[in-house]
Amino acid sequence: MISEVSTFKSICVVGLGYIGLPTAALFAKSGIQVHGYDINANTVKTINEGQAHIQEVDLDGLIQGVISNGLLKAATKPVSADVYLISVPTPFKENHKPDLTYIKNAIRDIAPLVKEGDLIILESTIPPGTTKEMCHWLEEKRPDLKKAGGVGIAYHAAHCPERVLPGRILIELVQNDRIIGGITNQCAEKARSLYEIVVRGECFLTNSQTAELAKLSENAFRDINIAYANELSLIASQLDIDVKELIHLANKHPRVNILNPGPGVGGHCIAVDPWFIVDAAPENSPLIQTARVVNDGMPQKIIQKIENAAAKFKKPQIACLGLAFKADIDDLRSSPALTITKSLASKNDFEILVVEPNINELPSNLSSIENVTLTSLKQALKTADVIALLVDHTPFKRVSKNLLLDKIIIDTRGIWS
Ligand code: SAJ
Repeated sequence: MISEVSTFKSICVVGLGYIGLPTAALFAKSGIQVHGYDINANTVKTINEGQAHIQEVDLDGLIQGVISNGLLKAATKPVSADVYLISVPTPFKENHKPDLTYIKNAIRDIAPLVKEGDLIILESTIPPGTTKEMCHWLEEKRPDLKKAGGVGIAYHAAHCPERVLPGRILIELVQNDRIIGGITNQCAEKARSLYEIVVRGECFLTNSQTAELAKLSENAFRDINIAYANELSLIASQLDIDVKELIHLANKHPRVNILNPGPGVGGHCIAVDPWFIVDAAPENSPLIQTARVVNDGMPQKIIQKIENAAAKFKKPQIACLGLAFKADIDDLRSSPALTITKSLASKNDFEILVVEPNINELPSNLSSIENVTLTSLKQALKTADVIALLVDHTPFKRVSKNLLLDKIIIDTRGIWS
């Protein structure tokens, strides 16, 4: 049996994306030798040049520091380490079925390197049961680990879900409480001794299944609450009531806190994770499923509203303000604003002026469409007939009301009401 708490001299972080890279950099800053492994050669090159390949507050300076002092090194191959921290994407496939290919590949890649006593941590968001399954995949490739006692004896494994918000990742990685779900108690204790090196929040220990479902429950909770706000916005619109005022007043109740309606839920977490619960318990998750349907239906409702508004012009110019999936970030993944803009552009009846202060060029699926131009906020406000506010970026919030007087406004975020 290996000792309960050991010192960690090295960590191999598998997957250097929005979570893996900041996590790798924080552990490196604490003095541990960190090896980052990513399959994308460009990502690895950028990091080794001392830069972050993603936009995140304060990340560039941190990466520059830990690359220049040699505590973080990136490569397109994993290396042997005391800890393997897996932080790879878990998207869904057809029919919203979880796609665990990246985790399987990560295990395939580290399997030859795992030594007795090592700790394997899954940070990726996963369906219930995946951490245990991961151990089976590893032991299939390494029967010697199984013979030596398997998980909890020969090696340790835990699920420690990330919970950080883009734009605040470096702060929240340190300050948020963590859930640590071990395959055994000893696995959880060992993972805790790792996180305590950098985390200032509290670490709560549990089993891996509970940790897996807890993470999914957090994001499903938010999805359901956003769906409620979105549904209210449709009801209010039908009844000619200002939804922003409605929510403001309802929230004066001491136990009510309705979220903000919008054009739908984007990103790679809240729009995906609830489906993992649905997949695990389809009969018992009607509320979670309905919330997904409500939120996924929002872009179409907004498209309809914009088209109705544009119908009174011959060849209307429509300004689409914002493409990102939420405010003040450059991330366009699964963005409802992008879906809406693409749909309007494809109709050819409109001239689309896109304003997105966080990007320098249009994504290829928009730049290939002739009637779409990336333009300045000033220009769009000057010439557009219809202004569709799709993302509540800070520069949009600062627009003077005078510039909007003779325009038709579809404000999906309620920032100008
Ligand atoms: N949104 C609304 N109305 C709101 C709040 C959000 O329409 O009142 C929309 C946003 O515009 C965006 C989407 O929802 O399109 C998701 O944005 P978000 O800020 O709610 O969440 P994410 O996806 O950036 O991060 C979430 C967080 N989870 C929770 O707040 C429960 C974060 O803590 C997780 O770490 C992250 O998912 C993740 O990686 O799982």
